[in-house]
Amino acid sequence: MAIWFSRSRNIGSQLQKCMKTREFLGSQTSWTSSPFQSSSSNVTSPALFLPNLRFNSSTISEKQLTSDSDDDPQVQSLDFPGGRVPYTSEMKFIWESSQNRVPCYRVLNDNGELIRNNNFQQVMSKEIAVKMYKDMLTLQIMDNMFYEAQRQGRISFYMTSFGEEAINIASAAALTKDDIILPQYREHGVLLHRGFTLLEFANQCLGNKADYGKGRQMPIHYGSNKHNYFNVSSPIATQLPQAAGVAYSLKMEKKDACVVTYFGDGGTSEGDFHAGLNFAAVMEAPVIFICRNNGWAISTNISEQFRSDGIVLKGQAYGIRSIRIDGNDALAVYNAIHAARDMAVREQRPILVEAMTYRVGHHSTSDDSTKYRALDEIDYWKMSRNPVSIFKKWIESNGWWSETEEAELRGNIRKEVLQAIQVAERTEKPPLAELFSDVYDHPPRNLQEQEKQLRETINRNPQNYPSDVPV
Ligand SMILES: Cc1ncc(C[n+]2csc(CCOP(=O)(O)OP(=O)(O)O)c2C)c(N)n1
Ligand SMILES: [Mg+2]
Repeated sequence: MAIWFSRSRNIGSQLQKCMKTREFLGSQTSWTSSPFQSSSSNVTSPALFLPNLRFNSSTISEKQLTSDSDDDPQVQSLDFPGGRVPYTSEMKFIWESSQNRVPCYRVLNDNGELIRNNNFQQVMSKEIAVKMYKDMLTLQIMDNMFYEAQRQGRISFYMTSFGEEAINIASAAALTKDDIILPQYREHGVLLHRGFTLLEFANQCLGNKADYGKGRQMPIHYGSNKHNYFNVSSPIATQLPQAAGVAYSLKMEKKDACVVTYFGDGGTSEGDFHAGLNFAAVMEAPVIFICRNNGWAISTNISEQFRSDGIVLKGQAYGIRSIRIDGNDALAVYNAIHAARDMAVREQRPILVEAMTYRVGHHSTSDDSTKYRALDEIDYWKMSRNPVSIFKKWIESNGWWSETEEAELRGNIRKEVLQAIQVAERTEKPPLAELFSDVYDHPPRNLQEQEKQLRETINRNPQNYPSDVPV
């Protein structure tokens, strides 16, 4: 008991420190306007469980002055570190799922028309909408041509964003360029929208000397300091706790920006997903977690990935405001990310967005998805739920786009992609010495020996090594 009290005092003083830090940071978090306050039926008030309202509970001496009656609200709740918890005499387990699934926010139907009874307010200008459409189309064509280039043996590996163009481009359009991106690997559309050129993409995929990674990484591992886009890294979900940390640094520096991190449904099975969300929630870090729930993690269907109603519910478990959206409706993605960014930056808090979509392409060029999923399923998403076609219909109905512009744009993009691949192919590879540079100021002896051995081996067996790498 004594240990319990002394621990609870320690936690109390930690919380007090936390309160002071919040004041110091000028957090504008306001629970009076919380959307959860009135909707939650099991919980009387956030004050009962939120650490930042911990000190609304009574002191022990105050309690002694009040009646001991069972009707007394003070007695009906447990004064616990972190806030009061209501008592109940009803033994009731929280059900593993609710009867109704969390609804999915959308604005456009599959014909690109505004859905009836929606309270959509047009925030998107013609200029933004047309740029978004052009970028979605560029992403689709670029993916097609790079994929083909891999099939021809010109690139060693590739991953497409087919079916996820709206999440990529519409989320990017709703952010500012100061917002920092920590991607998984299927979000190169965000980089494209920020101005990374087709030649820069091709240089990375070809691993030539113009590649910022100096050819050391697999294709599609893009990164750009200029565009505030962290490098893709292969191990799934490592970007999530990092995103919480980067966001916390923005908070410390009082920057008018947030972090946006992307991940797949498969990524949520990693411990890093849970660590990242919890860290961000506790530290009140301005980060938007965007989950692209595309139904599959390579050949693992979501039914084998989790038993919850998707990912959106997990946000509330960590104390994070969350929304589920139609990831194939570019307008819905844009609106939701726009609002999420505003809350993340203004209220200094994390937000979780679950975007429902579908990976129309194979996982990568090393995969054949027809081996584990039905062709009908792929076709349905490719044809009826195609995010590029849905958005195109909407901009056409506004009079912002025509078939003539479409034909001209398609022709131009194809030419530009082809040219980018050809120029990148002709560009020299980085010299062999670059394989050993940039980690140490002075390479240690073992690295020097490895470089020497590699050079000797190449000299002995030149036929086994690429002739276009300067030795
Ligand atoms: C830690 C880790 N485990 C396994 C892998 C192998 N792997 C690469 S992609 C992938 C599936 C990820 O699926 P998801 O997060 O849903 O993204 P999607 O490919 O659907 O966009 C797996 C298991 C990895 N790269 N890192
Ligand atoms: Mg997936």
